[in-house]
Amino acid sequence: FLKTPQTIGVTCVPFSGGQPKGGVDDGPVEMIRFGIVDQIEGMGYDVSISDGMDKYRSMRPASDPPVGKLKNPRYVSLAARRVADQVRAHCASGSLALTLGGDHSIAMGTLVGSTAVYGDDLCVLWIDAHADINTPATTDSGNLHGCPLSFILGLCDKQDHSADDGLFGWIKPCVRTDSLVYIGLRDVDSGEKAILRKHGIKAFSMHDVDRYGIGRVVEMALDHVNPERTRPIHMSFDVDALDPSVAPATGTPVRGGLTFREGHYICEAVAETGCLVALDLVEVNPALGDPESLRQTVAVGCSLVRCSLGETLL
Ligand code: 4U7
Ligand code: MN
Ligand code: MN
Ligand code: MN
Repeated sequence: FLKTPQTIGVTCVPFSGGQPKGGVDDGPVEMIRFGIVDQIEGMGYDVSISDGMDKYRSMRPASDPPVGKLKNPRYVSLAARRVADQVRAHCASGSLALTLGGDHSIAMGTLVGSTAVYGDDLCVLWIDAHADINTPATTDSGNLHGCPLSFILGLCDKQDHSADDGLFGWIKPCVRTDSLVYIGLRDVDSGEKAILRKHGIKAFSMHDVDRYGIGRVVEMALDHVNPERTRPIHMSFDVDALDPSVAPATGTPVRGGLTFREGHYICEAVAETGCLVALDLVEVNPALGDPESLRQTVAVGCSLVRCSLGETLL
């Protein structure tokens, strides 16, 4: 693949159906209002924006009873499917697909979209406090923002969510377990730990960040999935990977997270590879906390995006 697209295809996904808290659907509009598009254009990129972001809200089905434990399953499936189409279109045209969420369930769509173009070659960096790898069987909360990777990796039992004739049947396994690596984990459910162990999925927790420092952690993470630095990278960045003192306005904050610099270091190191083809920035919830928490979280989200696109490289 040709490295470092010079065009950015932005998909705004005002969606909150993967978890119970309202407000995360206002994440994209707040980042736009903060000037993310102008900032990226100011860096010399051409920017195109997917149309119809208003459609995501109106997609909510009139009735959407749980399937098994999964909440809002039809709404999540419909929205993610639309995300997949929009991300695929950006990748197919040679743009870097930047997706602004919205809760993390939308990554079911972003990864289906990016892998539709880049296939098996694509590797995934998942930056998060959480592993987001619950299956319909292991999830306690039933919130689909805690489950996207189990669908993408093909770890769900068919019967788990087949009660409603293949609601998620459009999601074919599209990422291999050895093409995924995590950084930032510190709140992983016991069922998720069993999945990580069973499949030998590489994960760097905050314990590893403390032990090795962020520089070595990122190097080891990239060495695992992208040793030659030739594979296209999809980075899915959940803002709750950052410490709540840095990114307070998010739905599931967990103490002991990445510092401002550690978060930015990851983005800079990824930019340095020249391999980034898709980036998700999710879980910014402007409704949580005071106006200053909101401003701070939106600002850091935009800053992570700019750094991932090379802003701070000399
Ligand atoms: B996020 C959780 F139980 N694991 O499944 C769950 F702790 O996208 C949290 O990373 C999921 O914010 C968090 O509900 C999803 C919980
Ligand atoms: Mn998270
Ligand atoms: Mn997440
Ligand atoms: Mn969260």
